[in-house]
Formats: sequence, C-alpha cells, structure tokens
Amino acid sequence: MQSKVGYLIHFDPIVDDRGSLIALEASKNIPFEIKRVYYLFSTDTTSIRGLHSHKKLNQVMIAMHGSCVVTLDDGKTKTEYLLDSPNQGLFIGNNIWREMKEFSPESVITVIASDYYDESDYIRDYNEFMKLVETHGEKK
Ligand code: T46
Repeated sequence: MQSKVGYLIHFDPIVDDRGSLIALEASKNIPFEIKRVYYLFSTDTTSIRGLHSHKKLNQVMIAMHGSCVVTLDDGKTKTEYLLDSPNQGLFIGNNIWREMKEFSPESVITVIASDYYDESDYIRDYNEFMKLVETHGEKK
C-alpha cells in the first residue's frame, strides 16, 4: 500500500523444492540506484534506533530474519510498520523521521541505500526536522 509516509514493497520469491530466492535489483524492485547496503544485527531487543531523518537519502529496509517495528513520521502523520518478512521492504524517503524498536532476538535488518554514508545528510534533532518539513510545506 502506498502512503506519504513510506510504503511497503512486495518482493516475489522464486520458490522451488530447495527453498526460496529473492533478487533485489537497482531501479527495478528497489526504486533507486543502489550505492550502499548495511545491516543491523546483534541488536539489544530493548533498544530504540534511528531517531533521525535524512536530507536526501532514500532507503529500503528489509527484515531478513526476525522482526522489528518502524515508525515513520513526515511531521504531520506517523505510520507504524511491522517488518517481519524477507518478502517485503519498507521504502523510506528523505525528510522522514524514523524510529526502530521491538527488535526480535537475533533479528537481521538489511538496509539498501541510495547513497554512501554521509553524516552531514542526517538530521538528528527532532525540532530541526520539524522546522525543515514545515518550511517545505509552506513552499507547496
Ligand atoms: C537509518 C537507519 C534505518 C557508518 O559509519 N556507516 C553507515 O553506513 C551507517 C549506516 C552508520 N555508520 C555509523 C554512524 C554511527 O556512528 O554507525 C554508527 C551507528 O549509526 P546510527 O546511529 O545512525 O544507526 P541507526 O541504526 O540509528 O540508523 C541507521 C542508519 O544510520 C540510518 O541511515 O536510516 O539505520
């Protein structure tokens, strides 16, 4: 389902009697050119990660194993997603505040990113994020 605050992408697995295979391809089932892949593992199940937005970065987050809950916030609407299947990815665009919590034990969360790591692309202060999205809203 597509919504303003991120959307889920379904990946069709290729299934045979050996198991399942999913291929992720830039500008096909991943809606951008892929520059970086990273993964979160050995996560403390009580921890909260994220708590930031990105100025330009687009990403797709996939629970390869286990699950986590992701809250996306565009400054007006908050949407909560349970990621619990390698068959789906959550698209998170720029200027979206994200929080990840309730990591299951031994979860492995892979993130496909549209650009290289750049700390200057992060907004880690919620008030600064709100000011930015409010300014964008006024320009529309
Ligand atoms: C995001 C969510 C979903 C690097 O050196 N290279 C990298 O590619 C990344 C992603 C992080 N780092 C460093 C920066 C910090 O010193 O690793 C440390 C932990 O990163 P951070 O606190 O940003 O981790 P999360 O889980 O809060 O956020 C990460 C991504 O950073 C972020 O882009 O959207 O996952």
